[in-house]
Amino acid sequence: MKKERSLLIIVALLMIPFGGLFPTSNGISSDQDEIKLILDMDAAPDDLAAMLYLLKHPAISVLGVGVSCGVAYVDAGVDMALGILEHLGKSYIPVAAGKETPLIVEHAFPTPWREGSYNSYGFNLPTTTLQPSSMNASELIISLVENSESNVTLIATGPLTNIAIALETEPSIKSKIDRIHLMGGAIYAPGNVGLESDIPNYVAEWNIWVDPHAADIVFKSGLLISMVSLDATNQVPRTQSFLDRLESVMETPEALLLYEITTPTLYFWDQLAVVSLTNPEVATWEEHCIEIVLDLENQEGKTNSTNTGLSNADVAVSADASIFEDLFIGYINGDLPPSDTTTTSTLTGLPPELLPLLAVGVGAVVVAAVAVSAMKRR
Ligand SMILES: [Ca+2]
Repeated sequence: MKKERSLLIIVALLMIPFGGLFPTSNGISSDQDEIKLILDMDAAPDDLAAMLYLLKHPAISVLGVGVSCGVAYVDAGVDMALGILEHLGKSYIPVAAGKETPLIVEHAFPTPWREGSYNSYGFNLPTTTLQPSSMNASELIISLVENSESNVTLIATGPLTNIAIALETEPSIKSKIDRIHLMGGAIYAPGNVGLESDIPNYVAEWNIWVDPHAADIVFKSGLLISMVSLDATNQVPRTQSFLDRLESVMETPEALLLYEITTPTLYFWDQLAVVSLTNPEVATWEEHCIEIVLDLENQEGKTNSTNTGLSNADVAVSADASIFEDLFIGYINGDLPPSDTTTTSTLTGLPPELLPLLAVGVGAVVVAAVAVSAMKRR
């Protein structure tokens, strides 16, 4: 009996250190392994700002960039992405043009917004001599995932067309995708389509509205999804004080470009998406079972939260603007090390400091199982 008790104590002690190795839902373990990711974006100014953050973050390796049919025309979006990559000395990262139109519907962002992409929205962005990938965006996604030695995270900051095509064309890539982390949708907040256009849809968010069928494929994919909704992005406004703060510290090329393309209006949509990928604690998350409305008039693209099924998404429903600004400026200006992050596990729903307790709990279960087994042997 004494021998058995000693064995049980050893088992319990052995379990404790594993608390620090539990992966978070976004693929980052709390010891900050490198995240390999593919960005699929629609090359609006907030997408480009988000890309700058990903390129600069010390724990992230960007494998490639796809451009979806969104705010920018696809060819203009590709050029802007290539210009930024060339300027930053990262010409080795491939950029691919996506499908020009949504899968089925003929939805699109307002034409005047899209036309702005042909002059970089009036910003002074670097031009490029680089050529896009010979693959289209969905082919590039498939190729990068298949050829990656380790699993990949997909981050989508535009309509989900390219990712949906990739998943439909080559479903086997799902086994190597840790998570799809996306900006889109709304749970409690109203949509922003009708608020910002003459389209009479007041419940959908733009990215999902533009290609609801693509979103439907993604949300039914069975993959882990984190959805950074308008509920959260509405709480991180772009302000003059943010710009003043950035101006007072900016040193890196990424920070200088960020300052060039940031205006003190509206919200940090895609920027919150990327910061909440590396630092989930910037947001409050809820599990939801999301269904995409496909054909209800004036509700297409609504992200319905239903009670009918298992949850299929972790949804960011609020965010802390102060923490966001600290992290966004800190990382993009090279002032924060990767170890400075304190990731919250949305997978377990526990903050990292509680993970050792979870490990102890698991250890206790193991102990009980061993004890029962020992008693049965008697
Ligand atoms: Ca976007």
